[in-house]
Amino acid sequence: MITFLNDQHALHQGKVEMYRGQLVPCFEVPDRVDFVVSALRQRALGPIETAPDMDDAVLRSVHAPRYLEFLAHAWDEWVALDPANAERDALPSVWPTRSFRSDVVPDNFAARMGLFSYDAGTPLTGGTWAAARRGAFCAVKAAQAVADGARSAFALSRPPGHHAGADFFGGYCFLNNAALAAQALRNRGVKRVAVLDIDYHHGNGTQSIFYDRADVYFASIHGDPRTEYPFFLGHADETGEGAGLGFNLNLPLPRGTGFDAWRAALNTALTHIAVFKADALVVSLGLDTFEGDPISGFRLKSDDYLRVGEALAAAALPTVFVFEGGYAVAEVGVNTVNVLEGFAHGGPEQTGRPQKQTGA
Ligand code: SP5
Ligand code: ZN
Repeated sequence: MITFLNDQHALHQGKVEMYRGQLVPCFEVPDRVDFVVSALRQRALGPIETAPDMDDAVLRSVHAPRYLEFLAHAWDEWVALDPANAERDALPSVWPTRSFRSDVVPDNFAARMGLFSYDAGTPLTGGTWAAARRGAFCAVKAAQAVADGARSAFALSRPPGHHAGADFFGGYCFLNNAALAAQALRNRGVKRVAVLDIDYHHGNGTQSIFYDRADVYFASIHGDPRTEYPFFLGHADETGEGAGLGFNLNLPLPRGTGFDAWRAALNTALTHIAVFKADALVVSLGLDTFEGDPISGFRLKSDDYLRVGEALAAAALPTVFVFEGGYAVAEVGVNTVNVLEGFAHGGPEQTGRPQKQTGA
């Protein structure tokens, strides 16, 4: 399997996130990707390439122009407020909740940080834009490789993406890599795309981006939002709206869920994806379902990830893997590569090209 590595990921290096009234060290650290790279090399999983630079227009296939404009210049504005800010992460502290307006973009920087975010756990740093942007290109490049006939490709990047919406950041995410990959497949003529999100946390950003669309099916297995982050989305009764009604599947599971019940949910999701007749699959690959994860509550073991990869291979779809969460840093490399290796061994090395849209 080919990996597209974001070689600029370490430019994004948050210092602190808000947790229970304190600023605590970030869980989402550069080491995460470095451990995955070593595991990929150790186990000779395939070539590792970097992504080419692309035009920002590709980001606008998913994200709002005013949000991208903000992200591109946010750090410079932050430092312009106070030169001492160069040593500090920027975190939002005020948000437009119900009854407030979000159509008027304020001049005030703190106000715009809040307008374009939903939590105080996601620091914006000097390298955030460069890292997130290059990571998005890895996801697009991986999708293009699959659209061009590769059985699978892996976008290995941080910051992660699945919590980011069309116009907001949060949950350590700024640009929605999985959504950009799904849209890139669509743009290359793949007719029906399924996104399967197996991160511990509900992929609220991805769901919201495709919620009213029938061409991209979204399925997610995650901690029940009644108790688990991101709390305000991810319930089982969210099934899509408008043209997208019936094209969204949430499978929330209680904190403490082990592999047997988790795997049953995976089979349910894959059955729905088969009924949808997906032509290609994007997997939001979070490894924070691991029993040793410091911020999550499922109980998957390292060997279970081999079985996950095999189950995904059995879907027999051209597949783009996109790296998301997973904070047991020392184990995240092995767990990630277990999924990819299970997938590689679980099916044929090449499938045909994904079905292209024909006609107008
Ligand atoms: C991509 C992804 O996995 N994002 C997850 C964002 C979770 N942010 C909230 C984390 C709350 C941290 N809780 C610390 C518990 C320490 N025992
Ligand atoms: Zn997560």
